[in-house]
Amino acid sequence: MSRTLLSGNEAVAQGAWAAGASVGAGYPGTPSTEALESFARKTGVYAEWAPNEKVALEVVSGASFGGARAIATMKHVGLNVAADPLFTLAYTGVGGGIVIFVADDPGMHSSQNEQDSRNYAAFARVPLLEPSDSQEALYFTKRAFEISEEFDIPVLVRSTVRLSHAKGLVETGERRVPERDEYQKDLGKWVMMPAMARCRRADLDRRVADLAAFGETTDLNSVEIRDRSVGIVCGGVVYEYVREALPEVSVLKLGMTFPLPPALVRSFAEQVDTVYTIEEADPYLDRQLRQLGIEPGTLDLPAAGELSPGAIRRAFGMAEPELREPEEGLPARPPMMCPGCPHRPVFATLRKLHAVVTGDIGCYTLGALPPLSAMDSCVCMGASLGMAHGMSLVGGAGEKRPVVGVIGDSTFAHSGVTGLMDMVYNGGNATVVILDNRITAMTGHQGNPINGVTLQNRTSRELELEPLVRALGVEHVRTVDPHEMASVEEALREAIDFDGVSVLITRAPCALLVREHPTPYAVDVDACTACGVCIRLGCPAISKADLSKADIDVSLCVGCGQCVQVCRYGAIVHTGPACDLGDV
Ligand SMILES: Cc1ncc(C[n+]2csc(CCOP(=O)(O)OP(=O)(O)O)c2C)c(N)n1
Repeated sequence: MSRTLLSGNEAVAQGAWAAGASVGAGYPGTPSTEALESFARKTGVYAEWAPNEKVALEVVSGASFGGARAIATMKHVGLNVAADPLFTLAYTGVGGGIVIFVADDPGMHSSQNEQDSRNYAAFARVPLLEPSDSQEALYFTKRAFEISEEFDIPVLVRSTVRLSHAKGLVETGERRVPERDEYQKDLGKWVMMPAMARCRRADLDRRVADLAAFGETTDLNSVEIRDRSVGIVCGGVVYEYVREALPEVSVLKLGMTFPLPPALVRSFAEQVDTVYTIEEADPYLDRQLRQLGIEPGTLDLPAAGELSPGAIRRAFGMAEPELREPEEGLPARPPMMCPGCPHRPVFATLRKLHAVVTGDIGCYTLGALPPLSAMDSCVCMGASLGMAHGMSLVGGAGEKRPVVGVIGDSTFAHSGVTGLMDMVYNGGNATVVILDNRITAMTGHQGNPINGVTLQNRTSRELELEPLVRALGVEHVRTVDPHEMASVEEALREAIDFDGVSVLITRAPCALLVREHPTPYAVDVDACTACGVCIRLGCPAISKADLSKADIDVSLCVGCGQCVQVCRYGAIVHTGPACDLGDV
């Protein structure tokens, strides 16, 4: 048995591998991404990025029905996309074990909402395991496969950002691939038409009752009796916070938070004077305890965002060192598109054209922030296109302003295609820009169907956007290099003027994919009039120098030349060859 330092995500991958999972599928999303990336690097497994989470779970289901153990990975909002197969998989049950790893983001460090995936377990009636450290992430994932097969049900393993990204020492162990039962035809189990689904629905209740009985004795749940005046019910990473903040209190540590073991919870509540639940995001455990007739005490804990040991101590009236406020006058450092980002000229042009931009999720969402300020909405992946259609239907942007839906390449493959199909099918009249930067950039440069790069570098093919878009029925399709700003403007005007659905594809690789850069630029201070046009591109390499003239940081400039194109005074010039330091 060897010990190694693993993040929670890596430990989940290790657990799936050790359990003999042979298939993994997912869609990237912080904080879950490294789980599948790590699984993909293991021997004897097949792993793939699917275009979206629904497809990923369906791939995993097929592998399971075919007898193999398989894991699907996603972030919390991805579970919304995969919810359709999830709910019915609870009815069918599994062939080989199915584990769905979902990573939540309380505090929304990199997400558009804070939804608490624990609710999905209760909603879909599938067991939910919540490890609290990396060692448990490995062990619980292994156990999740066993539970899945023993109780004939998919199992959710939930983590949160702290567990996913923090590292801990883990005993890893060997891989054991269980014997595989081949697929057996069984309409009553695999084909969920109403008559069969009704039977499986009743059977699901039986399986959940069996799981609750299992929860009474499983080692996944544990009772730690210490001081009996206070008893805390908690799970996941919150257990670590509770132990750190209140080492003396009694704890019911729930590793399986759906279904709850009623007798265990009641007996714990009876052994302590006051029982409290401590949890992040939703009062999920609180509600479950109340359903069991237990009235937890109230604590003044934040209703939203992440918890911390400090917040827990404060809720128990313990003195906590005051958090130091940041010093006044520190410059704000909002996230920005990288120098040389091909998305920037598109947003600078959309701003110039006063377009109302229904946006989407990716690096390009930064186009909403000043100084570009050229995106008007961001709701969920793929929403840009349906929203552009809806807004143009009601003339919501007014007569003079065009409506433009803007979407990244990975997001278009994820859930944009159907939005565009809808627009064409229903005779819409909006403009769509597909920002094809040849990568899923925001989540750390994963491959996607558009660039044809697969997770395990299998031979694949690029998906050609132009024929796809034409096949959907779009008559006006144009492709431009976004670094050529005049072409972007001309093509955008043309697309906007087109009567019907028009698509503009802007294609240039993400700035971080470009390895060789031209020489950086500098500002000729004598020519610069301090007009500020280059500053409004929002390039991190450009700032204001004395007298508000522009200044370019050569260590950041990648020589993309976007700023050169907007400067009307020829004040942005090449720095010339690197200086020769001679024999120093
Ligand atoms: C349903 C869902 N799954 C995953 C994510 C995480 N996520 C946000 S944007 C994005 C992809 C962005 O790629 P792309 O559209 O190509 O834009 P880029 O970042 O390359 O500009 C992903 C995977 C999410 N927000 N929602």
